[in-house]
Formats: sequence, structure tokens, C-alpha cells
Amino acid sequence: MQLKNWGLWGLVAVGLIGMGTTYYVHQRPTTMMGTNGAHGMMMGRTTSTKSTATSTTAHQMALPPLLKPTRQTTQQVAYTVTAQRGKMAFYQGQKTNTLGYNGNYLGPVLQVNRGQTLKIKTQNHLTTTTSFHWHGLVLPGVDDGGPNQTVAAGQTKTVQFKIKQPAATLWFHPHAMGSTAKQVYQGLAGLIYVRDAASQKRHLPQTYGVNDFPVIIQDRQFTADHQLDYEQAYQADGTTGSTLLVNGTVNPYLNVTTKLVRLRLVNGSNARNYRLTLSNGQAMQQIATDGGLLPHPVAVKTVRLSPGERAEVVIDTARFKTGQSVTLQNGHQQVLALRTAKHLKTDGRLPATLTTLPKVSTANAQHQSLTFSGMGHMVAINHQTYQRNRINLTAQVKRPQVWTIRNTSGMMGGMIHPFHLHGVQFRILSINGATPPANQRGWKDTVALPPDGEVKIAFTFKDKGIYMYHCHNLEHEENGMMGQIKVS
Ligand SMILES: [Cu+2]
Repeated sequence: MQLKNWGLWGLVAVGLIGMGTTYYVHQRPTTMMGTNGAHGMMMGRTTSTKSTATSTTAHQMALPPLLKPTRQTTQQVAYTVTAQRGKMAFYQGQKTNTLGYNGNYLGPVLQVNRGQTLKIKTQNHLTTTTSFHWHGLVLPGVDDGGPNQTVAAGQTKTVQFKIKQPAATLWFHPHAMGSTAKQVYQGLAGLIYVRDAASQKRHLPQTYGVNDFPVIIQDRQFTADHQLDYEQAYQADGTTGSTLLVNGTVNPYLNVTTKLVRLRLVNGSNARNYRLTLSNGQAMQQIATDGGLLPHPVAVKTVRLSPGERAEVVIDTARFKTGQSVTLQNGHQQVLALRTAKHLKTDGRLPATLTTLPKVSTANAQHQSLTFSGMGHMVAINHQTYQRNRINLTAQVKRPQVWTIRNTSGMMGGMIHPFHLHGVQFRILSINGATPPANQRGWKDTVALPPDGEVKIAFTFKDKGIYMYHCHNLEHEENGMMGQIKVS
């Protein structure tokens, strides 16, 4: 725990709690100043930047390429994914040393149809060990790419598994113990789009890069010479930064040409929680959670995303006033400017029904309790930290599970722990004893545990193997806030 930070952020936290929001507790406040100078001083760091001039230049939001399969049949799709070093011009004329998949920063989109076998050849062209974890995929434990399934520098590994889950926006990122947080911070993360016939028949915006966009939101602390210095930026309770990136673009804007625009929001940050709103106060229609479509669109003025979480929203841009600049905001900080064309293509209305979700089955369920406690380097789950050779929990495959997950990190107001479970999609039964809001009743793989709160989830393991569950605040994960469950 960095004591020097707490006094200050305690004040910020108290102020925000006073305003009726507790979501920012113990987060660095984001500044609107466009400079990190004062911020750097407050933190007792040397992170002042000279980027004031360049950071105010708006850039068109980058669009991750759709990865070309190395082989594609109706039964199977095969890809090659390479973790590599790169250089990225976040700021004009300045090269930042980065990591990326098949490119300089972040990665491409892997598309796969439900029912297909997904075969991925992973290559580690880094100088350090990594792993390739498929976040949100329902798969056997052995293919999951967790910390026990690393790929050494220079090595390759091929995994393959059948896709048996509905259409969803999933992602992949490293998960090797000791280097996960740093490698993600430097740029390793990519997207997986699961597609299915049912969702494609719905009248939803689904033309990639035209009315359907990935929006990977990250925060970074650039040094004076525009580098990503993880050790310098490091915070034991979650590394954050004052610069927001969308798909690796600083100060991004998106040219919108259609009335309905679908944003697949991904919190790819190490530790920052977002509270996303539109600057004109308009509601967004949330159509999907982490693991797929909601039964019906849910009008939401605020979308909250903890690290690892996703939400898909559709925005009706025809409701923007002519000439009005509307931005997706996190508090007062701009995330993404939406620039609408004069004449918007009308592409119909959102359907009232999106999908049918199965009833949550808890009959004959196995009940487990997890308690997330502590902060900084003292984090634990059920008073234990991750040990490579320790199985913390066991479960039976295909038997319903009901987990009660508590957050008792209580001291000094506590903080959110984003709970993530590998290899399954779950449903939220309750948050602090109450039925979850309509936009959280879909498939989830990550859920924010509120400070001093309790979340109940239900799910069923469809495959056997060893799976991780952990805090998706990547620094907490590295500090051992992770456990292993053996499913047999
Ligand atoms: Cu945590």
C-alpha cells in the first residue's frame, strides 16, 4: 500500500461518496487539464509530460484489424497469434516501445462461429515468458492459458477447442504470474468475437467498422519521453494513468455515419473502473454483457465497467442535436468523441427481443464461499494467496454452482475487486442481497465486488480441468489475489 497516496485520495473518495457515487473510491482522479504536471507532483513522481500540445490533437479512433484465418471451413477456423515487441506513435513524431499481438499495440480481432472448432497457434516472439488466456471462453481447463500454461520466449503452442457459447465480445491477454500486469500495460490484449446465426438474424448493427465498433478503453501513464514505464507507474492497488486510450488511440474521435451505432465496450485497463455516460445526457441501449446478448435492450444512462468487463451498447445518434459534439465520458474525462455525419444512414430500429436466456439452475447446487480481503500487497482470497501447486477449491463438472463472494477489503473505505472466473459464463443472482439491475442479468465472467459487499453468482462448469478465479485488478492478481479450482 502506498501510504502517501491514501491521504489525498481519501479526500477525493469522501468527496465522491458525498456526491452519491462510490465507484471511484481509491482511484486516481482523472484530470481535465490535458497535462500530467500537477498530477505528477501530487503523486511525488516525475511523470510530468511535455505532451500537452500533442495530447489535445484529436485522432481518428484506430480499428483493430480482423485477423485473417490461416484456414477456415464450416467446422473449423485456425489463426496464428504472435506476441511481439513493437513501436507505436501514440503522439505524433514520438515512438513508444510497446508490445502487441501480430502488430505494434493491442491485437487483431479473432472471429469464430458458435459450433466451430477454434484452433490457435500461439507464438511468443518476446524475450520473456507469456501466456495466451482466452478471457470469457467456455473451454477445457488445459486450453485456458492460465499461469500454469505459459509459453516461453521463442516457443509456440497450439490449442484447439469447440465453441459452444452464444455470440459475445470476448478478449485475450497474457496471464503468466509475475508478468501479466506489465505485459498488458505495455499493450498485449486482443479481441475474440463469437458469432452465431441467431444473433446475426436480429436486426442489430453488425457491420464491422461501419456501425459496429470495438472500444477497448485503457488508461496509461506516459513518461516525459512518451514511454510506458511500468515500474515507474506501478501502484500496488492497481496501476492507473491519466491518459485514456481507445484501441490505442490518444484523444480519439469516431466518425459516425449511421443512425444506430454499436459500441463493444471493453475495459482493458489494469485497474481503473469506468463510469461511462454520454455528454448530452442521452441514454444508451445496452444490448449485451460480457458473455452475450441480453434478452432485451436496457436503457442505461451510465455503464459501469470494472477491469475485464465488457458491455455492448447501441447509441441512437439521430437524437444528437445538429452540430452538437457528443462524447462518451468517464466522469468529466473524455473517452471518445462521436462525430456525426450530416446525413445519417437510417438502419432501422433496435429489436425489442434480442435473445432468450435459460433460467438459472440452482437445484442440487454446490455452494462455495469466497472472501476477498486486504489491499496492496496484503490481498487474499479466503486468507490464502495464489500458490502454483495449491488447489483451493474443487467442483463437479455439470453440477450447478452457487458462489457467495464477499469483499471485506474494508479499511479506509475499501475498494472494488473485479471478480473473474475462467472457463465459464455465470449469472448474477444478487448484489448486496438485491436482484441485479436489468443490464447485469445476462452472461457474465467478471463482476465488480462492491466494497464491503456481497455478490452471489450461479453457473455450471461444462468442462473439466483447473481454472483460475481472481481479482482482475491486475496488480492484485499479481499480488496473489487468485485461487485455483479443480473441476472433475
Ligand atoms: Cu482486487
